[in-house]
Amino acid sequence: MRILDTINGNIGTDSTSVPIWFMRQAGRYLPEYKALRATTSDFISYCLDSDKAVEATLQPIRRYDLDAAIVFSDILLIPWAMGYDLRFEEGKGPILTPPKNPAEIPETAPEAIKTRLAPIGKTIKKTRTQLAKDKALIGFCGAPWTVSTYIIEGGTSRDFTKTKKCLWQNRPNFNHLIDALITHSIEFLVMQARSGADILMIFDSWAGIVPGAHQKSYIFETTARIIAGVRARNITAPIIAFPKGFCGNFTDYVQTTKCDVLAIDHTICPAWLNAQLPKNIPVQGNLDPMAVEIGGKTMLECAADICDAFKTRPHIFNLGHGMGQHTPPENVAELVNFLRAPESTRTSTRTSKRESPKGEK
Ligand code: 1CP
Repeated sequence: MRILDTINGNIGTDSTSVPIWFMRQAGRYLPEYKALRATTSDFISYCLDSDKAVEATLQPIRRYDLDAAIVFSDILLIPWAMGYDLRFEEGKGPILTPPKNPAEIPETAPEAIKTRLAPIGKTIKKTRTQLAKDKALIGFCGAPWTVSTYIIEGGTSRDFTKTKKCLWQNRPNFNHLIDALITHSIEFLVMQARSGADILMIFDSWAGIVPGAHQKSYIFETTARIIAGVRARNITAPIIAFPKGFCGNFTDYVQTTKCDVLAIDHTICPAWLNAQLPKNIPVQGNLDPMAVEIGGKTMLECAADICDAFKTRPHIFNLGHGMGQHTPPENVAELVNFLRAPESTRTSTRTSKRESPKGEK
């Protein structure tokens, strides 16, 4: 598998061997996804319907021949399996009934989590039989901090007031929730790997809002504990960690968490990161999803710059966050064709960006 070769340090002779996949590659920007999604109104039932989930997982691979599929599921399935009341509302996103006190977490045995999330294992098994051998299947979970924000806020938030209050004022309760999420995340990832996931990924989508004084405990240590827990169960699949919004010491983050691949968002300057991170650490990222929505030269130049910055290290091409809902699918096809074409063809797309403005020497 091209992506596993890269993670193992074989970076190939030219950039056409850079493996490619996209966060939220399955989603509403694809007409075939919208058609499939319309057959089940409830999003959780849809995720738990293995036949539909296999189809949603494979749709972007059929269309773009990407190097990895990501199992169709959601980071909020753990809170759902824990017994939180969760629903997804059109236009509003996820809505959870937040506990009055985060210490009042449903006491759910790891066995029960495994049983409730068994359909995801089934999706992975079935997808693996239909996916070409040279393509990887990625299983995932949300990082404890990120998942805790949805539980405590009751859904998506703008300011994360309740989560931060709980963190600063009610540490034992907050830690109780974080500990439970770590236990369940380990169980969920182990189950996904045992079902056939080749790679695991931990999404810390809201890492960027953790106050600096707490980053070590709630961004580094939490992910480190999950990875150690997964390894203690003899799972060797590489683990990608995505601390979105974090912009501190990435080397320390990788060394502390022991993740195999560092995924970065689009606010991180590739050249800056490349200069500070040891050369052997694989990086995944980090095209701005908006550049794909815009498409054309903007998208291609930005993609070429990212490949260029990471050309001497193992690099998996991806976006800096999920594919936007309004992305034209043909832009994604153009991007993949461009990345797979020999570099000499690529450079010919570059024009005005590096030219001096009129009159300047
Ligand atoms: O009805 C729909 O189609 C709803 C849209 C949708 C989709 C396509 C949701 C609801 N989840 C998903 C699938 C999903 N979610 C995948 C698999 C598909 C793929 O990547 O191709 C993955 C990996 C996720 C992960 C996920 N869910 C994250 C982490 C990545 C990220 O985007 O930061 C998060 C934060 C969620 C929560 C979530 N799920 C869905 C919504 C609307 C949200 C809230 C997002 C927010 O708070 O802004």
